[in-house]
Amino acid sequence: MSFFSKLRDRLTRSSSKIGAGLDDIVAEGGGETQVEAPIAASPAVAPEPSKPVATPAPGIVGRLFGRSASDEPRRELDDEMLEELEEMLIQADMGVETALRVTANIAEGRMGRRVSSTELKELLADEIARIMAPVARPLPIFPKRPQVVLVVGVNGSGKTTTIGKLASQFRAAGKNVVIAAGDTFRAAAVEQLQVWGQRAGVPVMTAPEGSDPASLAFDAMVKAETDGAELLMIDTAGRLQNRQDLMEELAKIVRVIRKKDPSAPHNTLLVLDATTGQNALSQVETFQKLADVSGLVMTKLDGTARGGVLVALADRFGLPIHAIGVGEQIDDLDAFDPRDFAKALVGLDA
Ligand SMILES: Nc1nc2c(ncn2[C@@H]2O[C@H](COP(=O)(O)OP(=O)(O)O)[C@@H](O)[C@H]2O)c(=O)[nH]1
Ligand SMILES: [Mg+2]
Repeated sequence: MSFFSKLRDRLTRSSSKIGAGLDDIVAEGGGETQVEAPIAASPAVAPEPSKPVATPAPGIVGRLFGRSASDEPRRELDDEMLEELEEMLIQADMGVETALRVTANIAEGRMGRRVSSTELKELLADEIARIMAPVARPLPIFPKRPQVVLVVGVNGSGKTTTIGKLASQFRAAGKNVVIAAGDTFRAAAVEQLQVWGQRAGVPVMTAPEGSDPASLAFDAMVKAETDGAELLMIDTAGRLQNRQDLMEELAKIVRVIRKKDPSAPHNTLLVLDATTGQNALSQVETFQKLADVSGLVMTKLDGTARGGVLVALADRFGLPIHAIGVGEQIDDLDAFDPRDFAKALVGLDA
């Protein structure tokens, strides 16, 4: 299955949220369809009782009766409709500022025009893709050996899993990778990484539970240098309950690896969980204070209605989005494609 199909399938809840939201907005405005009433009322295409009568009968009707996009219900774009659109986008976690701007852009030059839900979806997807395009950048690869990637984020955001997936993918691409299991507070995190490492054939440096992650990071630097590794990925703990401790811990890791390479870490990846919605915005702010965040990975876009937050993040911070996760398997992480994401989010097919 292509990554787009997966994204499209697994973003269903959020896409149906925005997609269905747009359908509803057009239908609520008394959007009329030009399909003849007898057809719309025929038993084969009778709308479900809960749906407004103006809701277009889906796909099959179009195919049966050669209905084209122009037959879709339409609604005149006016202030009321724009307000509904704004409200829906805010509900979809896109953030107030972003929702206002996107809506204004959609409205520009189109007031008073009758638009269909498909047209609205396409307009919205265009706006989203435009916001996302500048931040869609794969993890930059430097000629530095080892390139040190520090991975930060709150507990449960998906750091360890993301490291496992990235290590596997880089390994499969022929790169020599070392992992440092720097979350020494959770034995489970170490075991989890060891499983990923075994699967991928990547060495995982570990230290006893509760030991100093900075000294582990140093040992991992030595190991990576000795091995001639191209990439060293360092996992970290995400104990935000004690921000001061975490800040000191991250600062110490950075200090220690800089003894080996003053230019390290070359990337500081912040891993965010899409299911936390708007909270992801404050996590970026917090972690920008704790570490020199150079890029984002958004996990758990599968099965959440909160994928819109990625648009708000891109709009607000402009940090590169290196990858997105849509599941727990190795190939459920891929580079971020703004066009695919925008389409999946609004519920358009490829
Ligand atoms: N559905 C889904 N689950 C994920 C994804 N990424 C991570 N997880 C799960 O989220 C949970 C926490 O992940 P983990 O990597 O341990 O988070 P950490 O505490 O930041 O290291 C685990 O059960 C993972 O399998 C994703 O993209 N989709
Ligand atoms: Mg972890």
